[in-house]
Amino acid sequence: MYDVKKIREDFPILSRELYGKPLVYLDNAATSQKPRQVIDALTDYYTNYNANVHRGVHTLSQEATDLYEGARTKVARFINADEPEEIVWTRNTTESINLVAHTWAKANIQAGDEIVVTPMEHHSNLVPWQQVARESGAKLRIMPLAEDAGLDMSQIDQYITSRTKLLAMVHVSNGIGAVNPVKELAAKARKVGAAVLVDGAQSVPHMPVDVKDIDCDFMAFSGHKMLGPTGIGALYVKRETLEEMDPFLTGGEMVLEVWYDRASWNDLPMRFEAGTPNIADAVGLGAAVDYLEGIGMENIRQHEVQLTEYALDAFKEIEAVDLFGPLESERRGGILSFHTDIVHPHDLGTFLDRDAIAIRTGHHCTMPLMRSLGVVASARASLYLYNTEEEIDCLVDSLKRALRYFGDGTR
Ligand code: 7TS
Repeated sequence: MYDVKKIREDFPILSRELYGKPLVYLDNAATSQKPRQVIDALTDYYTNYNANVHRGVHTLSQEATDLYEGARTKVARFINADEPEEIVWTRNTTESINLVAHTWAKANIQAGDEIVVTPMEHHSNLVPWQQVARESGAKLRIMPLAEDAGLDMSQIDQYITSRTKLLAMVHVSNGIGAVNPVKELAAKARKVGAAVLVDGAQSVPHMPVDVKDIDCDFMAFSGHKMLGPTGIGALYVKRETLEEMDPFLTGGEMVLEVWYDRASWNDLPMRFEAGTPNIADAVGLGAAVDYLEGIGMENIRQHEVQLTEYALDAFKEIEAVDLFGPLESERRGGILSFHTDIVHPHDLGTFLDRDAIAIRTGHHCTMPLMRSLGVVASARASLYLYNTEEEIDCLVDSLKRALRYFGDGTR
């Protein structure tokens, strides 16, 4: 049985109080909280193993290397990659996508080619492609939104065509929570010979994700959104694609042999990891993966689906609020993004904060999407494995009071 009370006990920060009230943390799409197991893994690493990796014959360096490479193996298994060498460590999703834009895309995208993205991309999976298009002369094409703010699949074949060189798509939208049919879209891209990149920043932490099943070339995600530390992220690259790619950053670690006038490249994936890496945080991410696997990704997804359905029912009762994104649970992640004419999202966020409820307000780094929805900003509550129905009740209660307060001044 899913024991949310027991899970909460693993997260020290969840026992904090703000303004005399228990913290209700609903900003998980921005970053997740960390369980004791991850915090302890970081302390243990620095207390007992700290050394540089891949270079020492001394025991500490070998132990640090084993922990660091062990974390890579865990992350590879977590998304069902064939081998750990297909995981390149980065700082976050943003850096992972930029790595592809600066290496694979530079070598493979030319004038006349098309890069296709969804209308709900985070700026991290939009701006790099704008730059690639500008520099190469390729065209950036934006798929259309459906009425319910999901992806409009009816016109897909006009977007994914023989000119498509890359399909870059978000799996779960951080702006509105829509889950995109990435497997179906990847199959269409494959048929026309295009490469496929999936932004898994909001899917890998929340549901079982299988890169082989999706059949993508690239999957980008961030450790800090999946119970891991900040400053560590990953890029999955299919082996055959990775082997063709030129390095991104150059210097130490990524070379095999160096002469005054040239150098040869190290094995995969070190070829893409110049300089001393973020060893401790990679180890911390490994501990986060252990924790998530201990609970089970299917169980986490089910918990979030149930909570989301509970929240959707409660939101239906609030007339003054428009909730964005598809309503069916299989097409939605645990992200509740909403708008009301009664109060600006920032004022609402401040009001909720006084009730110790943390939500995010703004454009969520999806400005074009917000514009398409006819708003400049939304209020967003985003859920994770430790959230409860009682916390949704707090959110709804505080929201109703805010609407009364900003609406007619009563409390
Ligand atoms: N892609 C998606 C879908 C995201 O939600 C985010 C971060 C990123 C990329 C970038 O991740 P980073 O770790 O490189 O920053 N999303 C959010 C958010 O919704 N609120 O704060 C960060």
